[in-house]
Amino acid sequence: MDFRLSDKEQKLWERAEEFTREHITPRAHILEMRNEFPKEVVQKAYEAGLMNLHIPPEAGGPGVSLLAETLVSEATGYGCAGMATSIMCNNLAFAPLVIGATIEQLKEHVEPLITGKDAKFGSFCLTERKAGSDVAAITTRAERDGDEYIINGMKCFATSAPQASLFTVFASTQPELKHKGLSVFMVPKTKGVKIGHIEDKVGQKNSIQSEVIFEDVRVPKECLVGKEGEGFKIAMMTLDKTRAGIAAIATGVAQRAVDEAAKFANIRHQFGKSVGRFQGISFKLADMGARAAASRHLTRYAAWLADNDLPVSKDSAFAKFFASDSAMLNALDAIQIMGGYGYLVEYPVEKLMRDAKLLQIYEGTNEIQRLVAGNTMLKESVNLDTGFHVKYDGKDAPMV
Ligand code: COS
Repeated sequence: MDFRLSDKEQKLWERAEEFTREHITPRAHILEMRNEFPKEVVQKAYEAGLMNLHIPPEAGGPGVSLLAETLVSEATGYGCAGMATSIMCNNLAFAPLVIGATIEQLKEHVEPLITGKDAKFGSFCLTERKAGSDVAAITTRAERDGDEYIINGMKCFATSAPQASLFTVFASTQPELKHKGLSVFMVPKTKGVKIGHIEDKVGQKNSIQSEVIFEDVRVPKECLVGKEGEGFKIAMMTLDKTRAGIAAIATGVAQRAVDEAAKFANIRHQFGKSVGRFQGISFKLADMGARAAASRHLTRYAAWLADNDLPVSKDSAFAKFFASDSAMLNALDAIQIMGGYGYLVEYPVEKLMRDAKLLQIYEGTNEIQRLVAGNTMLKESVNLDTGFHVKYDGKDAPMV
């Protein structure tokens, strides 16, 4: 087993780290005050080749591994989770298309967005006001009308929607079939697509979420991705992969909290020595460092499983909830270690706490992640031989 990155991955990691130091970290706080999409930084990330990494070469992209993609998410997340989310928004928006669309569809709809001079954006439109964790409850409707579909409904919390020129829309083609009636469509910004309320969030203010309203939107039947009824499965397969990306951003946040707290603990002197010399602080730092390291390993392992077409649902859920919970715990510990300074807006750690909170919620709450992991573990346990045979009522216990 070799934990080192390949030369290509190492170079990408270094490029993303350098980009973060130069363009993200110095601007993260100032730009978040504006509560706007960080257009200039994202454009620079596009020019630096840090966006659209998963699009296959046949459709004009670099087609790098998910593992390589997580390196960019971690490095940029270290500087600012909100900007990392803005830079990575196309990963989520285009992942269902990479999974379910044909190369011809990708060439027609995605290639023009990733090969021009300016960065262009897609927006993943799954969540609705009454359908968050319960994806099968989606009410957005797509009805076939000759060679077209007519789409009606409203999505919310759609990342980068105001900036987007392509929307990946999950809609029901047969509502009576519940999750089996869901389908996914590529919807260009066209007549009837409207941006609704833009949310004002507590953290990750360098990423924008809004409502998207679809009013009698007509798209050619060729905008259907995969077959009718495959939407739920494509959504689950997408989230299996993209949750590793969220875990990577969370790892960046968790590591940043460690680094800021350790730096501070060295410099800050009380009772005649640096506060880091007190075990109350150094033990905290050790726990924080272990959480960040474990988050990184879980994340990269989940990405490696996905890259090798191995079952990944459980491990991407592990990575997502562990890394985002770690980001939150580390941010809180960093504030505590820095005391009054940690609570000041001019120091970087209060922002880590605000940003980390969202990592525990979006792309599937951490409760959903535990549900996915727990259910998979129960299924796996059916054929598990631990060597210990339970007696139930004097007999061998029945296998479930
Ligand atoms: N890959 C492929 N297929 C999958 C899958 C996966 N990871 N997970 C489930 N499926 C399939 C199942 O095999 C099942 O197929 P059949 O109907 O053919 O038997 C179907 O999907 C339904 O699966 P399940 O019964 O497990 O669905 P549930 O409704 O019980 O649970 C959860 C699904 C809750 C896990 C799912 O809805 C989910 O992940 N929700 C969170 C969504 C989310 O992340 N929302 C945030 C918005 S993203 S920004």
